[in-house]
Amino acid sequence: MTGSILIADNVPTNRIILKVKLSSAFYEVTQATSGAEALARARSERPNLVLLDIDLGDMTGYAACAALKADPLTAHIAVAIITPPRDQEAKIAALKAGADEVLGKPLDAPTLSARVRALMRASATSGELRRRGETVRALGFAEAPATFGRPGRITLVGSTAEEAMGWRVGLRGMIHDEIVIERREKVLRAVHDGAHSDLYVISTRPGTGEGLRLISDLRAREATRHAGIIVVHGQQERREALMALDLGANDLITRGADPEEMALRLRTQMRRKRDADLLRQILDEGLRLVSIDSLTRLYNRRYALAHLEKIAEEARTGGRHFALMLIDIDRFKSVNDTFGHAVGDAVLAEVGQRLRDSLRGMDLVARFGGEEFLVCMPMTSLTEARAAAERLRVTICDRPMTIAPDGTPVTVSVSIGLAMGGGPDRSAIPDLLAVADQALYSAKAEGRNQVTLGSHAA
Ligand code: GH3
Ligand code: MG
Repeated sequence: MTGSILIADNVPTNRIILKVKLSSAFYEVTQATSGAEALARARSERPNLVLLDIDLGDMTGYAACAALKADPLTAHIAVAIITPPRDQEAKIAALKAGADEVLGKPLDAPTLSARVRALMRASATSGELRRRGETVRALGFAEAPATFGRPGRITLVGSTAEEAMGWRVGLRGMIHDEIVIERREKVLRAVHDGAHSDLYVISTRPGTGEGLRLISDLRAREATRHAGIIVVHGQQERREALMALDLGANDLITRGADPEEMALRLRTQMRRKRDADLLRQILDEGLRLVSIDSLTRLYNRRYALAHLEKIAEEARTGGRHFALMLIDIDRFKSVNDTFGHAVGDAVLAEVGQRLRDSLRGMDLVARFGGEEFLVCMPMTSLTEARAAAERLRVTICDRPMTIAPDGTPVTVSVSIGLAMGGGPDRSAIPDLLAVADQALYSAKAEGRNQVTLGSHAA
């Protein structure tokens, strides 16, 4: 994965050394020689990651970080602050300024590249979500749902019960999310039972690989795929810790670190998790709105066409047949003319409802055009398809709809064009639709309120 990194440091040699270390991994690297330049470049270049020294000449790295995080244009960019060796105060100050990561000097190459990879991955995910969210919003489909006030949930997994208890005591008063302690071997069972958390703090046990396995397991489960994972490791387990980052951990803490550091890192990860959850929610809502017809609550044409391709593909690989029907209301124009457009709308909704009620869950029902519906039934033989089409025809015309304001019953019928796909027939979806359409035309010509099976032109 490539990505862009902005390095800000007022000492030229520091910049050069970092640039050399990072360029070998094919990142695109740009430089800023002051805090002001870093802020300006971050706004104009929108890099994936900004690396800030704590001394930028005109301001501290903390101030620059806080400014980046306060600006909506740059708030989503990952920021790492580079601190002097073993400087706990600097580390806390960096985390308080909102840094996503703190890198203590000296920066050895493996640590730097593992950390940068993890930050890049986080930035790529949030960047992609952000882009899609912006598209959905630009289409005018969804307003951001109100930020939910529910507290988050954090699971602590110590290598011993005492370790996790110690963390909980240390975090008291600094974290307002729900905190639960879980034994390592119980974590996945709890997830399976529906009790999953936003964040997991996991202690690695030297030489066992158990912490690492749990990270992979959590990443593989739907419910915890997007959870934040923070790994607590011993001073000596550096290699294991870096591997944890590559397996998908979001952050690392050295065992015995200041509880305030843990609290700050948890807060950063919780913020990241919630931003991403919110964006995903907007996307889901946007997707629903672009694929559902608002009058009938059925899928729309755009969704149906995409879905048909999937059904055809599955039928090809599985060697099964599927049925395709185009269903058109007969003389619908006269419904509008007699009862008005609003009643026409209600008839459309009722027809959609009746079709849906007479089909299986796996069948697709969509509003394909004005008063035309599409039904696709996977894994269906010709005999079954004929019977289903006949059932659909009858369910529409056998009882009137009482929707006119004066109570006048409205009865409508439909004509159905049926085409079969799959099996030895390799016809593409547009060809099958043309066959169904031709059959529908014949059904209309022969008097309406009937099902006609289409045949491929020889
Ligand atoms: P046929 O039996 O040949 O299908 O006759 P028809 O009257 O149903 O067909 P035609 O294509 O002549 O007219 C379809 C009518 O459907 C015209 C259009 O105004 C109406 N229509 C299309 N979409 C809607 C809608 O969303 N609401 C309402 N109320 N009417 C619609
Ligand atoms: Mg019609």
